[in-house]
Amino acid sequence: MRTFYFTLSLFFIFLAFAGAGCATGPEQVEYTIEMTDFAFTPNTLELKVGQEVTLHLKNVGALKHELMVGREVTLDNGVAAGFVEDMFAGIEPSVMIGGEHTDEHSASHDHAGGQFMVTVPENSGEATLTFVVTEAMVGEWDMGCFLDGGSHFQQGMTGKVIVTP
Ligand SMILES: [Cu+2]
Repeated sequence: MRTFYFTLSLFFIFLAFAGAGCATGPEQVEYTIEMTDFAFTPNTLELKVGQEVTLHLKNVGALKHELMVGREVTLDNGVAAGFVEDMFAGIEPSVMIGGEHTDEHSASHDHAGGQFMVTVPENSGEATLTFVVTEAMVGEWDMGCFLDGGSHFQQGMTGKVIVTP
């Protein structure tokens, strides 16, 4: 009987440790990026593999803006329209727009060949996106807003995302 209680208590100690392990989870980081006509501020993000990133996008401009992250700009009739490579390829970040969960971002991206993007309404519109940084993201990426026929991008609405292992 004594052995039984000893084993039982070991089991509970194990559970306590396992529980603590789960509670730790991935490192969580939060950043706020302000969108204006025509810039991202800050315009550089440094992320690490394994981090759970929450990005708050605040559009304080008078125009609607979007965020895409990728490499190599695609041209559509000579204007910048998106990226060839998508940093979010293969993952589906969770997106909240104005405090509500939405899938709208995935329905409005045909000009960029299926690239993930988030569009944020003008005049204090807000969007929050959450994702876990993967190995496949290691390297340097560009941020961009390609609205109004690529003119935001051309006017400097760009930035960098640097992902380290
Ligand atoms: Cu824009």
